Amino acid sequence: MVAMQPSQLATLRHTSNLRVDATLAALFDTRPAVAARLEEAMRHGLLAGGKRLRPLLVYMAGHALGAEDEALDAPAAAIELIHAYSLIHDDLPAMDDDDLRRGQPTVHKAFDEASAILAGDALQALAFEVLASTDHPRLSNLVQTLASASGRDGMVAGQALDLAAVGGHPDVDALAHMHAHKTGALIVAAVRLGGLVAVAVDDPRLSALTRYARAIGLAFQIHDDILDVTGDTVTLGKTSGADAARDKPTYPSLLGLEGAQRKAHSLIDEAIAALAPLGERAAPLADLAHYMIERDH
Ligand code: GRG
Repeated sequence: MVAMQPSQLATLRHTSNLRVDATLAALFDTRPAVAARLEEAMRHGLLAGGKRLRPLLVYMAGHALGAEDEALDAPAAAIELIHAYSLIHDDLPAMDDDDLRRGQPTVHKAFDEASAILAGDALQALAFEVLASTDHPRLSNLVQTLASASGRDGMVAGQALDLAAVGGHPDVDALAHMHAHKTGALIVAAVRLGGLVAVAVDDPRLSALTRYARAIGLAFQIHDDILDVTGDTVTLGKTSGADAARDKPTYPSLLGLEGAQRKAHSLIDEAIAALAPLGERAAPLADLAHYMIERDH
């Protein structure tokens, strides 16, 4: 597969961010607010920064299988809405208790805890409203993909496993299992949503995309753990965000820094190998896989 120029990846990211930010802003700008404080808390958690990685995966996976941007806008917005809700709730005192997110006060700090809980709840519901408002022929597959990745079989289950692991001593397999749910499930869902816009649920190219996404999802998390060790906490936008500081197991704590870096690189190789059945159209996904473990925040 021929690699893209770095500037091409930057252009794709820019276009994807513009599209998803326009879709998200329109959700608020095109209809009057019912509850002003809730509205402000939702906007704060959703619109103030963020890499918009999951929408980019929706667009790239969709493009790799021939989908058009217009059909990808709703799934891209929906996955970012779920992600934003999860971060707002993850930052709450009952969870990770963080004061800063993306270099700004977390929603419960900028507003209050009740507003943060409600903003997360409303963003989650809005995700399904946005997705369900499309008339895609595989709409039920799309909704099911987002729901199962978000809830008791996916992200929320992963968060529960993570909370249960505090102070414990899980091994690498248990850590991978937790991350596959907590962060991996939404990354897999992003790629599958993009793919499902273009092809049927039993298309083998969707299975190839899923293998790709599982590998980059874990690599993303390992790199996040590595950044907690090597990165500047201000760059990370957290106050005391390092999991290790909270007695949570991490890849560097279990494998050592170099072991964690080796593991992340081998997962990226695995992800790129999984793209083989998709041919040249998957080149941007291969480049994004590299970015996953090269990003500095
Ligand atoms: C509270 C139900 C519930 C779930 C929370 C995903 C999650 C589950 C918590 C996030 C905790 C965390 C900081 C994990 C590290 C990896 C990660 C998901 C980072 C945040 O995602 P990015 O880097 O964030 O894509 P931006 O700000 O760029 O959108």
